[in-house]
Amino acid sequence: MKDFRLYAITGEQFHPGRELLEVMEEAIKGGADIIQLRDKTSGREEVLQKALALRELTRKYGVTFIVNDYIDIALEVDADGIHLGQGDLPLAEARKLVGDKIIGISTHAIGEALLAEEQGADYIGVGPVFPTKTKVDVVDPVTVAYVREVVERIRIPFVAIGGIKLSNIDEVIAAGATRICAVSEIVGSRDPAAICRSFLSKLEGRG
Ligand code: 3NM
Repeated sequence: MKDFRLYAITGEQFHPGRELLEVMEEAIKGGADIIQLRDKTSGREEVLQKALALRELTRKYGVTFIVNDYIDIALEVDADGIHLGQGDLPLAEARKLVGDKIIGISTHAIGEALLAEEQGADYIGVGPVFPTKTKVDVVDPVTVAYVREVVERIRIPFVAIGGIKLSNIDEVIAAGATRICAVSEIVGSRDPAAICRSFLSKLEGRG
């Protein structure tokens, strides 16, 4: 997969009154290089319409587009990949369906990370590093200790996630993360592009 640094996930509950496409376009303009559609509340048809619109937007900017959960929608809109959680379809099954598209897997412990790598995931999520209200029913924070463990033992790309803010990203970078993902800090901001630029300058050692 194309390398990336800043992974932005949709979270429409964080920008009431603002359009999904407008917010995500600002994130892209600020330098987000992967966009994931994550929608746990809408019906399938609505998710499909959002996926179509985000596919068009990400294609215009040459940014990678990932769909959470809905493999069928990812295929229908020709997304670049899918993201799955631990309770979702087994990786081998997903691989049969998506061929060489990107498959990302959420992991919360080193055993899950090693398994995802062995089974051919293209990247893993590593989190939640800090407390987050964005993902319900997620495990307790794994802290930067898990980030360090992944740095030592995993070779595929990983993205640190969960409660990451401009105020705490330094700790995540110090633990060895080179790619981060945020939801509320980016899309809940009045200026998503500025937040993305600040995240990137931190990741690139300029901030
Ligand atoms: N996955 P925020 S944490 C979508 O640990 C998601 O797998 C997580 O949102 C994981 O940046 C999370 O607002 C939510 O905390 C991240």
